[in-house]
Amino acid sequence: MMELLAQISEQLQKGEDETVLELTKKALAENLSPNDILNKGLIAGMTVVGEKFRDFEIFLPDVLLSAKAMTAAVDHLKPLLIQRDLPNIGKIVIGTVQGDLHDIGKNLVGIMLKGIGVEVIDLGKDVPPEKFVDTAVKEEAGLIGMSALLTTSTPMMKKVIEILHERGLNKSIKTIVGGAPLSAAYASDLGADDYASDAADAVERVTKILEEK
Ligand code: B1M
Repeated sequence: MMELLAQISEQLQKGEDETVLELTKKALAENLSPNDILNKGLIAGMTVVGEKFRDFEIFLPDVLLSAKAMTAAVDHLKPLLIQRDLPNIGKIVIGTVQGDLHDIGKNLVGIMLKGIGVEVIDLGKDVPPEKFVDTAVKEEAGLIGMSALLTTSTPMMKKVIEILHERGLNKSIKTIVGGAPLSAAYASDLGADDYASDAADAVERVTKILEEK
């Protein structure tokens, strides 16, 4: 069992999208849980990719191949991570902030939130600050979730929070942020209402915020 997860991680590191998808299907057929495949196979592999990229052992085209493999496998797991006929527990507008094209983590957060019955309005990546706010107002969503993977794009989160304050919306529309360069302390410096370290944490915190609304 563990060997299959290790193979998924290894093949993802090599950017072998078809093999990763095949192994994901095989793991499901062998009754491994979608969460284990995600965390111990795919995310574990992507973490190594990040380290190798940082250490100049691999380069951008390699990372792109791994990202492609990850996306294909996550797409396959998606229906299994989302239960049907759940009561709607509230609405969130999510997106990756302007200047940032990393969307794998944000997509996972979206899938997990849908999985517990949150209505997710996903604006995609490279989302201008005003768009977060305008959409939340239009859709009457009480929560904005922002993702950033680049240190240089995190100030865009602050921009969104500033717009909420300028328009007097910061009490009615809460914010939650996440992504590798963030921490609870940094999120608080940016003025965000909350921070989530991973998708499971996001599920817990978003549920709490929406329950309090
Ligand atoms: Co880029 N990249 N990348 N990259 N990339 C990182 C982020 C980097 C850390 C790699 C490194 O150097 N080690 C580095 C950033 C350094 C920094 O700023 N500190 C980096 C760089 C430098 C770049 C470029 C600038 C490279 C270049 O062009 N020279 C470039 C920037 C492009 C841009 O955005 N403008 C770039 C490009 C790319 C690709 C396009 C090739 C690809 C992205 C493909 C895609 O997303 N569709 C890519 C990838 C894949 C990565 C790494 C390797 C993996 C990211 C990932 O998908 N992780 C990444 C290294 C790393 O993070 N270890 C790296 C898996 C994912 C499940 O985790 O996204 O962290 P993550 O999401 C988690 C949590 O963070 C959290 O929950 C998720 C699930 O558990 N979370 C939230 C995320 N958002 C949340 C929101 C929430 C709550 C929780 O609430 C709303």
